[in-house]
Amino acid sequence: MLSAEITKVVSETITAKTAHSPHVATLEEYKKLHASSIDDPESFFRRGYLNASVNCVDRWALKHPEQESDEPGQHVHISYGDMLKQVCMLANVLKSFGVKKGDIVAIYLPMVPEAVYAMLACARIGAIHSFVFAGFSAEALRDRISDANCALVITADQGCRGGKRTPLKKITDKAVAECPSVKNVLVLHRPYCPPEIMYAEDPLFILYMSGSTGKPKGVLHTTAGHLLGAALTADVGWITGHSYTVWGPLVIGSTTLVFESILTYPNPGRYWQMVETHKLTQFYTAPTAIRALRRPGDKHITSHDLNSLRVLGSVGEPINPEAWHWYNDVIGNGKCPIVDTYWQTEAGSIMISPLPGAVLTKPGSATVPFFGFEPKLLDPTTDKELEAKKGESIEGVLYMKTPWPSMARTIYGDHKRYLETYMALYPGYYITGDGAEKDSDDYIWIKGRVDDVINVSGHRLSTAEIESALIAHPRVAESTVIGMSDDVTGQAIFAYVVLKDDSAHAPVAYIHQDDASHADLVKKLSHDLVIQVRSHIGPFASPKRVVFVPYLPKTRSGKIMRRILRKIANGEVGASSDEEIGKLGDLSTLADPSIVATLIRKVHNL
Ligand code: 6R9
Repeated sequence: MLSAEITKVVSETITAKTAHSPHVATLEEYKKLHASSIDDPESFFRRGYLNASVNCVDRWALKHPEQESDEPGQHVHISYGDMLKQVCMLANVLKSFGVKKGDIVAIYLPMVPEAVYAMLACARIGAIHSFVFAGFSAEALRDRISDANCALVITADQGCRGGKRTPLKKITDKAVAECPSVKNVLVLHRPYCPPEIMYAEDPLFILYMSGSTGKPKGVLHTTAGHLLGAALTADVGWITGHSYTVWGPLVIGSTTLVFESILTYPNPGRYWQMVETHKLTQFYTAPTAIRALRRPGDKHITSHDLNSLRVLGSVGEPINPEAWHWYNDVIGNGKCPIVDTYWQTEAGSIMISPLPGAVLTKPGSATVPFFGFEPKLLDPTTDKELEAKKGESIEGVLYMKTPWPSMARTIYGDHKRYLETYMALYPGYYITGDGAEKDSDDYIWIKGRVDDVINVSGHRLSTAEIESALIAHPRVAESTVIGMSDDVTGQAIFAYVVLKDDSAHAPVAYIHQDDASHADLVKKLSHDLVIQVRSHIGPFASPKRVVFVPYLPKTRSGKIMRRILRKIANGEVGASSDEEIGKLGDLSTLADPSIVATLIRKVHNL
């Protein structure tokens, strides 16, 4: 009875269609729908009482109990019926430990089915989950547990990624030893667990921000808003993390694939082998992964049948046109729309993106605002809203004018910080922190974080633009540019460059041998790259220094940690001693900390 009531409310609120034919067929239709989402958001996005686990599991377990949620690795297939049992079991265990509505549970699990059950079990009883990546250290876990005062942690004995094992239980023990709030150990029970009725605005989860400096920032999302945001978009295949691996696909009753390993294990064909084996239709990844997959050449792709693919998504940073074309031509075979989705942890769901079938794409542009989003560009010097004259483009700081259902409601335990970070700079607007250009067709091009803009002799240069120019060189796999202080020009461009592993170009290996006899080769390639940027953008954008590195420092979610690159290039960290590395600040989100010493050595010629 209870679940039927809840199901009814939400199935009226959320309408989702399959991706077989575009759910919005033309640009005109999109424009009309988008305008109504801005003019009358109350009726476009209705609210009600619900339970996220009922919407994501019970609804489909009643309708098609045998439909599968597909788990790779050992290819475990999980039906919605099975999932309901597992979720209820775990929910009851949590309850037996005294976890109740509004409590926060830390989940420290790898990408295994239990991670999904745990998120849903929390949602079922109205507890808020705080998912901590299984790659985080004991210290990072401890900080996140204490910030949220969690009474219970769900973990596993060990995680397994790319053949490496991580002793998660041991790490948890270490973290928990310093967390007096944590009281409980888990035991599983079997019976059905009745769902808690949740108000639309009740919290669903908090998620600590990636790559943040200082105290972790727990972004808090609510039940109905998050589900609605995820459901509206999930049918075109944007399936990542919370929104697009769990909530989005499950709330519309589709199949999701949870992948435990890494993209290059045991070889760089791993993703394509999974596409073939599981006949995946939607594939969503980040430009950093696209560039990494392009790096070893196309031989790992052509041996797999990728015909099942219908939509290819990209998220996380601007996609360089070069990587865009490769994704489109080699992976999509020219048949799959490339859906570049711009959004943020705080947004909860996609903010700017083409609707495949309705909106034509331009490589490198995230295109047009999603329903409920009203982007505005403000002049960073005057804080005035920029208005484009017909046929002209404008560039400024990207703000959102209208609030949207899935937006974060607070930073856990620090509402003042939430208001100051996002709402205070320009009252009445939400600041994204990104710079953007709106072209004469009203398409939006994200230029990167405003803090990353480089100012050379008064020219404000976007890092994304210079990086795209560098990656257009046939030898370059990936690059990151940052500003280094310069007596003459204020800032100068410093480029970190990763080269492709291409056997036709053996010198890559030599370059990394740091052998003085190859200095000429390095010099020549650096010179070529400077010319490349000059010809693509202009002389003022020429890198002053080019340093070749084996790879870049990235977070677990693939974000390049520019802070590290900036500090090393600016000489703030001059040696690879522990004390010097300490100056780089919190490195807990870094995927592979050993890169730091390599970078210091390369930049300072040690
Ligand atoms: C979803 C996610 C948010 C920041 C965001 C922006 C960058 C994300 C992008 C993009 C250009 C895209 N970003 N998607 N830039 N084009 N399609 O990545 O969340 O980890 O919070 O990062 O990522 O700079 O402000 P999060």
